[in-house]
Amino acid sequence: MAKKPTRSQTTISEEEYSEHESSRTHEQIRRAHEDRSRERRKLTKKPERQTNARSLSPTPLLEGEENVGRIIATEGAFFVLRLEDGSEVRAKTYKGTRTGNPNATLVAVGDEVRVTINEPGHSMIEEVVTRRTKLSRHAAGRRDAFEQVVVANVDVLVIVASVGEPKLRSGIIDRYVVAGLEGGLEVVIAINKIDLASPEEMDEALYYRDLYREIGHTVVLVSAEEGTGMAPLKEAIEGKTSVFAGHSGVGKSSLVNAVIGREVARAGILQKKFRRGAHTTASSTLIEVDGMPGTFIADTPGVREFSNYELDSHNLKFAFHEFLRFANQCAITNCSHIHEPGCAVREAVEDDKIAIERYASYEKLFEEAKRSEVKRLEKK
Ligand SMILES: Nc1nc2c(ncn2[C@@H]2O[C@H](COP(=O)(O)OP(=O)(O)OP(=O)(O)O)[C@@H](O)[C@H]2O)c(=O)[nH]1
Ligand SMILES: [Mg+2]
Ligand SMILES: [Zn+2]
Repeated sequence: MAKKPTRSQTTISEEEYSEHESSRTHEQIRRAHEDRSRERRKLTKKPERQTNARSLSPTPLLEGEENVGRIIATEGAFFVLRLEDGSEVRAKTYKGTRTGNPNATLVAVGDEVRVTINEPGHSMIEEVVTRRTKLSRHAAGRRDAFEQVVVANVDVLVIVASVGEPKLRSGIIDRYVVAGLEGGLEVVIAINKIDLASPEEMDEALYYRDLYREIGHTVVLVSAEEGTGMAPLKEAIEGKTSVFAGHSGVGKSSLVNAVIGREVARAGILQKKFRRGAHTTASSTLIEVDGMPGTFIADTPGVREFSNYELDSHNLKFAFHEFLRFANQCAITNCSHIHEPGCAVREAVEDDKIAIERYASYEKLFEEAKRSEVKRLEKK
């Protein structure tokens, strides 16, 4: 084993993702459209809340008509949608926008929506379809259970980490692994900036590569700078929609560019003059990978810490796949692997059969889950 891990994880102070629900300030435009939409809804009598992706059917692109599309980016108060015919429009939400995803971000990149196409600047999002999968986080600065959706309806979460600067930290990787599995995503870990690695950092990268591979996740060592490791990364995301997420400055945008082979995502260098190199990407965007049919990548803004959404202390252990093999030998059924006597998982940690840093992540997330459960109970 190459090295031991940092046990200390910092507290959950996070960078804000930009919230895109500011369209409600545009009162006048909104009211005009609200009236029209209300009329239309009366005629069509659609269900108010729950919707289903399968119910979407193609319609020709006509002004004033409803169409279906996918959110690919945000531009101020507008969302950029790609329609079924491949064209792009900008649209807004309004008070009457319906959603199949209560108590969560109203519109996220990757969402499938019904939209009314009007003259430029006045197209309206009528309905956001229930999300198939998602990468969610706890909304920074909010005490309630609001779910902040980073990106919706993607297949693969590519957790990007780096050696050098920022340092590789397994704590944040584990948070993302849990969030990815919770959201129904396949997990891939990309350790970037391999070109910068000192011999010790390379050992560390290899240690984590082997660790996460043993658990069953795909791990690639890459350098966006030198283009190394691109083949296995491409293989892992080919024909799928993936989201690149991770700590700020690890090279998510650079990797997206390296995969695509041209500058599509804005990477650090451009803004270095203005900011200290970090937090370059301000909002998520969904980019089509040319030359790889059916392949899309969502680049997301980096975070300093990632705070998981609504962890459940009973289910958390299932996201730690390497525990399962030992869990049925625990003395107590439904063992939480935290305090129970005769716990085979804790024994496996002591025997070095489960990595201590993974168990440390579990303990930390378990405590967090317990804390938020207590808070939820107090509210009731
Ligand atoms: N040496 C080296 N530098 C890299 C590599 N990948 C990215 N960088 C540099 O790391 C810095 C950050 O890269 P970005 O691609 O902007 O990182 P990001 O994760 O998108 O950052 P945010 O959008 O702020 O979260 C830039 O200065 C890049 O040039 C790499 O493989 N090797
Ligand atoms: Mg970026
Ligand atoms: Zn146990």
